[in-house]
Amino acid sequence: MSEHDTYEALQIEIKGDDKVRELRGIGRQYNAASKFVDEKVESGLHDKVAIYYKEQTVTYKQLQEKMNQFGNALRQLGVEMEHRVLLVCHDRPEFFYSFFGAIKMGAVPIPVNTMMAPLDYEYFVNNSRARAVVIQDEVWNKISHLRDRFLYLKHVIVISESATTDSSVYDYHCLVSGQPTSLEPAHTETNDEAFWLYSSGSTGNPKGVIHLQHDMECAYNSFAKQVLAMNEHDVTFSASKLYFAYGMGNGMYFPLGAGGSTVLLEEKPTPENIYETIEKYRPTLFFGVATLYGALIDYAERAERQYDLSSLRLCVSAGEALPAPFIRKWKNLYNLEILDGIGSTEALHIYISNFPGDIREGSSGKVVPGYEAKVVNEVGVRVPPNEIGELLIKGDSITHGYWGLHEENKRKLLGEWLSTGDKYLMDDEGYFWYCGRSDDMIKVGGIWVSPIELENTMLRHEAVLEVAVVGVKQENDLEVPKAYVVLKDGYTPDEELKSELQSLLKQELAPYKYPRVFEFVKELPKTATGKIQRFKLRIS
Ligand code: 3UK
Repeated sequence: MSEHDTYEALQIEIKGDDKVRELRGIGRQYNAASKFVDEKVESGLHDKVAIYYKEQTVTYKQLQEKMNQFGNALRQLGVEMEHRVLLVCHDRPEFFYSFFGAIKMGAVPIPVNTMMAPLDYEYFVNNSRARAVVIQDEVWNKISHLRDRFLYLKHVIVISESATTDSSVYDYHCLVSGQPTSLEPAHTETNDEAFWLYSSGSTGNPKGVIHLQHDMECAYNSFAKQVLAMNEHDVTFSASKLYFAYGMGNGMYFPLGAGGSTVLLEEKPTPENIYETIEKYRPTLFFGVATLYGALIDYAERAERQYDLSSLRLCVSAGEALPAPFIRKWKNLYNLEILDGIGSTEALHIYISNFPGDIREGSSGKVVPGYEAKVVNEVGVRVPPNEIGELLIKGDSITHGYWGLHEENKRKLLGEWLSTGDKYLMDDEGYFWYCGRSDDMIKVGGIWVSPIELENTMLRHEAVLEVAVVGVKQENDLEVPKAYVVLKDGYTPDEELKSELQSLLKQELAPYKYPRVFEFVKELPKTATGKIQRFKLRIS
């Protein structure tokens, strides 16, 4: 450990001249890992279970020790304050250890989706200039051939069930097992970078969204405390994964902030394993995306028995608009409320939400305490109630900015306000109603899909002349991507060609992105200048 990493070390150094004075440029220490883990242990939560994972439990004390061991391992490897560490980890305890372990020693963890295509990881590693990556073995096996292309990456730490035999990488468990279980937190301050998350853009590459040390505490104090009224008896279960901003709050820093517990499901969520997990671990709060509630309702309506959700006191939906009928059906099935709320990676968590006992079906609800929201016209002036405009928000958990995207930062961060890219109207009573995106992005099951990325991939097929992808609403009001394809002369629009296109997409892109609906058309609607008129396709 470097002697300059702690405030104490710095103080000792200047004691030589007798007077101990504050060092200039060194402010009050604030470390998010100490806030969410160390302070909980000190407050007496020692033996309380923090994490339920398969048949294991992890207590707060064990979490602290494992976090410290990971932080020490990074230091031993030469990782320093402000170095980035990419985290490609499923929902399992190692996510907590490496995320908070990195933050505690001053490094900046960047959790990313574990389902991406190899070239997406090349982008994440190089764009973030990560020094180290912590990665699930099956993902590493898919990208290890790209290692020479990872310009700044020094260390690969692989999480696997059996110790890896590859000497060019570290085995996570071997690396941490001998490390000391105590660790002095780095002297970070509230406005230091704590972690990043990547968010997809409509045209270009994913954007690194920078979050500061105090952002998690802000989001906790606003949504978790004042909307959900979380307390130490709460046990959360999030179907949305920890590497999404939504899941990270739900399943990690909310329960820790409350001194409660979390249930982790490592596998891809399905109605079957969701119901099974709820019945087995009896959580009090459940978090999902609208698409999943739809699937859970369908599944329950066809099931031979009733599921026991009596442990739950509240359910939350975010990521995409929640159709009103889902709220009623869920209430009929389980006598439970679903709170729809809108959040974003940039805001870190939910800033407008329905409240327990105060639900407006089909609306996103009211502003969450700690945030402000306004609906404005093209020149940034607030519009009267019931008029549609662009939603701007303000609050302390909002991102410090996008990594390296100077122009984007100027467009999105308007003084204290963040432009969300969403169209909204606020009614007379202060409820906000979602009216669509201002860009072409599509949300599928709460996850971004860029139409441009799908179009560019399909254009590589020899039969494709033109293609446009748009989000279309299904009968249940949820959006899915639909591809309108114009073929070159001499090609026949048949099932075979359709499945060829689908397999090209599945091969090249993360599997969740492929268009659910295809339509072969003779031509696409265009403006006089030749620009595709997507809005016409959305309504056809
Ligand atoms: C859309 C919604 C209608 C909207 C997120 C909760 O979804 C989250 O973050 P992302 O960065 O996407 C943000 C965008 O998704 N959206 C989210 N929730 C709703 N649209 N109704 C909703 N309830 O376009 C928003 O700008 O992936 C959600 C907490 C943290 C999050 N990051």
